[in-house]
Amino acid sequence: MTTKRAPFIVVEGLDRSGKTTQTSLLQARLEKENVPNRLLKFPDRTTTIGKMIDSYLKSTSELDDHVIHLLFSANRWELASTIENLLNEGVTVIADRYAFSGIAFSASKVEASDATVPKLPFEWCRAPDIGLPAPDAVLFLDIAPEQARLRGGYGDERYEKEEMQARVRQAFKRIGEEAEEGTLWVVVDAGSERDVVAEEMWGSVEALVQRGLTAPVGRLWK
Ligand code: Z5A
Repeated sequence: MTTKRAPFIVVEGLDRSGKTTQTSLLQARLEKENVPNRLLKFPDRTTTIGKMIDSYLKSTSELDDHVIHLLFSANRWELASTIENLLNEGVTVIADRYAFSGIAFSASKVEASDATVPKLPFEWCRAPDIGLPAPDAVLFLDIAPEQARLRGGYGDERYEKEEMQARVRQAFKRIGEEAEEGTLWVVVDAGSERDVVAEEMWGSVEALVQRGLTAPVGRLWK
């Protein structure tokens, strides 16, 4: 008999796109279906590295753009073996943000003197995450920054500015178009009602969750 493993599902999106709301609805759905699961959130602000990231995002500390990018990546590597072990034990893993956010946000930083010049090249941003456990499905919650702003407006964190969010949206679009074979990349209209979004997400991953996978956990961009 072939041993099966559980799927790794990543939920990505812009600020206020509903990731927190939808990852908990997806988790509730898995509970209802008696599917063992674990919900992770990146950045994981509880670790030593996560605390440095938290303080940077809240602008209580300053870090070089290269350094913060590498810290976000290190924060994922801290959990890489945990993710792989859970999947192999049959536990479906949901991640609220992952390496795609890492690239999209860092590659969207631009020079103050010229907003058309990126501070960090796209390929450089991708490099530290090469080899992380690869998700089997990425659900990208797409929403226009103007609509996201109506959900309470952008808060105080560093990247919560409309021009930045617009560049991030473009970067995510590119990442989705270049998604590897074997990764299901689903663009979900996050501007719809909560329940409609939740149903679309569940419909996209239900078969994966119910059937499981025989292929070993993949490696990102390898
Ligand atoms: N970042 C990075 O640079 N590099 C990396 O590698 C990683 C992250 C991993 C913090 O992320 C920052 O870190 C983030 C990217 C960067 N910067 N930005 N921007 P985070 O994930 O911790 O925080 P966040 O993106 O700011 O999440 P959020 O503000 O909590 O938004 P959300 O989780 O997507 O949305 P929500 O809390 O579920 O919903 C927002 C509001 O909308 C709330 O009032 C809901 O009740 C409402 N809502 C939700 N769904 C709906 C629908 N369908 N209709 C109407 N209203 C809704």
